[in-house]
Amino acid sequence: MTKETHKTFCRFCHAYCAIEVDVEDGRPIAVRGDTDDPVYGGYTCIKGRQLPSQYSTPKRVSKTLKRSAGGDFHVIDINDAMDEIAAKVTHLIEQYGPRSVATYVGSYGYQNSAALHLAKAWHASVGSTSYYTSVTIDQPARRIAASQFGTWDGGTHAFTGADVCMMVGNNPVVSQYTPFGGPPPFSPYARLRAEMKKGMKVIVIDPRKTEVANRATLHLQVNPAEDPTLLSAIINFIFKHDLYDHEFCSHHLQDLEQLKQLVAPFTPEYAAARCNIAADDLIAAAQIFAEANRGVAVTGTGPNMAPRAILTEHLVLCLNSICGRVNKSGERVPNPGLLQPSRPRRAEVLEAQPAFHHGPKARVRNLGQIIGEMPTATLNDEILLDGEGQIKALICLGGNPIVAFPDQDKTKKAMEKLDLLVCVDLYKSATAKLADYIIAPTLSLERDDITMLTDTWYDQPYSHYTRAILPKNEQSREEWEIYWELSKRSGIPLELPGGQLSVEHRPSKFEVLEMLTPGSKVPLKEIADQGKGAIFEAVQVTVEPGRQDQGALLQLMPAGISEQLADVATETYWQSGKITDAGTEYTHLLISRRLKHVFNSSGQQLEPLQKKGTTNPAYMNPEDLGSLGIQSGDLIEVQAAAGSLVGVVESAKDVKPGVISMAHAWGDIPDNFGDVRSKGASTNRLVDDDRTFDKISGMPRMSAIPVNVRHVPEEVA
Ligand SMILES: Nc1nc2c(c(=O)[nH]1)N[C@H]1C(S)=C(S)[C@@H](COP(=O)(O)OP(=O)(O)OC[C@H]3O[C@@H](n4cnc5c(=O)[nH]c(N)nc54)[C@H](O)[C@@H]3O)O[C@H]1N2
Ligand SMILES: Nc1nc2c(c(=O)[nH]1)N[C@H]1C(S)=C(S)[C@@H](COP(=O)(O)OP(=O)(O)OC[C@H]3O[C@@H](n4cnc5c(=O)[nH]c(N)nc54)[C@H](O)[C@@H]3O)O[C@H]1N2
Ligand code: SF4
Ligand SMILES: [Mo]
Repeated sequence: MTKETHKTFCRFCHAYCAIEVDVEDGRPIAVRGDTDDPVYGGYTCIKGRQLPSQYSTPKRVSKTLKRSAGGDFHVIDINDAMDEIAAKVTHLIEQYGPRSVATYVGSYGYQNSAALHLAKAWHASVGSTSYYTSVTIDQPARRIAASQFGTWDGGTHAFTGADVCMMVGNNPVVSQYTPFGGPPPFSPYARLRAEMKKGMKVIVIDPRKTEVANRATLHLQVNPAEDPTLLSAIINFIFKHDLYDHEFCSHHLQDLEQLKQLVAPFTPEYAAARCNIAADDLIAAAQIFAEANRGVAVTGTGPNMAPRAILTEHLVLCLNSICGRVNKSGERVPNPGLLQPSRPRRAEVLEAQPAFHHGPKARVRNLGQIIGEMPTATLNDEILLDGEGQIKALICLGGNPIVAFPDQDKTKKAMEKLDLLVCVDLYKSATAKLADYIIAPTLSLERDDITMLTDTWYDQPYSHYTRAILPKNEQSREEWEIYWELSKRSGIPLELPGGQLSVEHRPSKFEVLEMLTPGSKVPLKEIADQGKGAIFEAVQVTVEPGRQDQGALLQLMPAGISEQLADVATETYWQSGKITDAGTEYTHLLISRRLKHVFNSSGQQLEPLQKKGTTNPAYMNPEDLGSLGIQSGDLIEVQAAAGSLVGVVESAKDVKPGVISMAHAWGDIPDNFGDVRSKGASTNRLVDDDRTFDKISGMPRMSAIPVNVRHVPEEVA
């Protein structure tokens, strides 16, 4: 019997915790946090500690599968599968043009450090614009808002060392996710506690008293989808009480007076009544935020799934900027990113470059490319709509459209209509069950990776290159290899930032990663040679003075913002206390959330994690259950304008009355509902993508969904 311990990092989620894995006879048997790691310090979560069960579960797809005409899967050699897939792709491109072949990179595509880039390079090489990722059904509004606002080249304040942090619909203690300036995604609770001990004040804006709200200085339990109202009122208060950074505003902001005028109607009393909070709490939030010296407001998925996400994101940018929360000349950029080339960082604004309304158009809803990608909320229509440009084949890298995409029934129709669906998936997921091929992925411990996605998320210059610690399953492929295999078979090479990838010999992961990071501040080999995660202190970047007459201005009023703000100010629906959608009245708003023991639809399959629950409960306030005559644990039907689901209700005091808090990405294919108690249900049964969508991002209303609730007998599910 052999037993070894290896250092690596966990890729169950994007927190990339440094771990030690015990391997016995070639099988991982235990995971611990690596206490030596200078950033993670031994942190892990329940999901990461169950990594070994991913390798041992009989549910794992460990050989590549092909679906026969009868619908059954049989094992196929990976090379034969790739030959067949490549031939079909070539044929479709010849017959229907390159746009007929699409990629969707889901969350486990992101977890492989080369997948995204090689998929994109392949699409460029064949001229297919049908490239989609989960980002455009996640928080595209943040990227869109930033692109039309402009960027402070010195960066915004980091969390560590700040004296305030405002989180708008972000729950990093559970999600281990936070955008720049919020608690780092690794051991977020310890980080929060450490900074609060040093005096940081934390403000949380969330309809639920979340795990992070429980630890906050101040929690504003707002009504869902009212973030634009609340943020406008906070900004207005800051202007009215002269709490803003005049010096920064006068040099670097455009249209300050117009912003002042547009937020003027949002008094604390008006906003408090509309958001259903105390006006004093709103005032306290504005004062705490503006009177601090360092620290920013950040957003999470909550407001990004709700209507007017771009406006919310824009107002957060405005709030941070009027308070001058940027690294100024002479200050250190805490982490300039190690994998990118060096460049000077200056105390000036990089001009706004709106990342939309140029490039190829979608064939529906007058939408176009955003942040260089096609909007995922249009992918189903591009498959279903006949005619030129129709998508005939989809390669799905570690994603699960059936449970994650808006409009579940439409998604199922689309997946079934495809001539070719290839899923690279660890499980026979709801989507993979409909695939023509399920390719066994090379799992995280079997492959090299680097902390590429998180390179600029750390607030220190940290990086971790891990070698594979288990031998590769020869019948598997890494997500990026699919594209190299296609390139090799077609002879069309992939262009990467460091040059052309050979079609002759199979490159190693290290070679690929080197070609993705030419000119990195620290050579990849030096990072890899550490054998563990490390801080590269030598990488010190200080913000240089701005150049005379060179900087642009941050745009407080880009196109469309003034109209949207004026619209919000004139809305009256909230006065009646009634929620209507498509002419029908509703009683509740259903909001999104994350569950600690699973990562979207991943983890639901693993027995040790199933002990924490096998459904996505519909959490409701006990007051609401009382008035509806429903008991915790009952089955309920949740009915929205777009559709309905059956869920298991659970009483939760932390949820605001009138609100249902429910995680997405559960359940199975609609015809195969199964038992909701053992499989859950997708909240995307309540979402339609062609009615409530944002005109720029295409994102439909995926949180704050108007719904009615009724008790249903057990046999309905
Ligand atoms: N209503 C509503 N809808 C939402 C959201 C919401 O809040 N509300 N959130 C949105 C967001 S933020 C996102 S990111 C998307 C997520 O959308 P997706 O990324 O499409 O969904 P996931 O469930 O994360 O899919 C992950 C898939 O990867 C597979 N997998 C697990 N481990 C591995 C592995 O090691 N390798 C490979 N290749 N595959 C693996 C899993 O079996 C699963 O099928 O959903 C979005 N949809
Ligand atoms: N354990 C675990 N971790 C995960 C995931 C998971 O499924 N499980 N998913 C991963 C993914 S894909 C992502 S994108 C990140 C997301 O990370 P986060 O953005 O932190 O996601 P959530 O934990 O859902 O927090 C969103 C919060 O928004 C609140 N909210 C909902 N609607 C509104 C609204 O209209 N206004 C306001 N102000 N708040 C609102 C919800 O109550 C919730 O607390 O998490 C990632 N990490
Ligand atoms: S937070 Fe948990 S799942 Fe995510 S990387 Fe860390 S240990 Fe893994
Ligand atoms: Mo996400």
